[in-house]
Amino acid sequence: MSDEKSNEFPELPDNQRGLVVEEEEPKLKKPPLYQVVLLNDDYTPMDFVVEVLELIFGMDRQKATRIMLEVHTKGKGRCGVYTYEIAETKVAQVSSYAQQHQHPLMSTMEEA
Ligand code: TYC
Repeated sequence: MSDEKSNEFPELPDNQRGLVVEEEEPKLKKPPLYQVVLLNDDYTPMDFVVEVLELIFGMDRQKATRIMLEVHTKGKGRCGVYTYEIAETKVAQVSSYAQQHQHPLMSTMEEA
């Protein structure tokens, strides 16, 4: 017989006829993630920080207030986790918005 799939169990698919079929490794790796970390300073008003967390990080008032107080008491706090480009954009937005309002508020990004 010339059909190469022929054997005693022609009705079975390859992986059930004694052939080893290995799963391929996924070709795409998950992108690394970065956390945006807000830094404390002595001058930026608390309500401005809450506004930034609402505006740039999409937090509701309650969460924004909690994160602002965490940064105020501990020195820094995580605002969110994003891909590289999004985290970079958030850091730039914080800096630009703070500068427009003459506040020294800063954030950084770290691999999550
Ligand atoms: N420490 C500031 C103050 O006492 C408030 C503040 C909170 C500033 C969080 C920055 O990321 C910050 N007015």
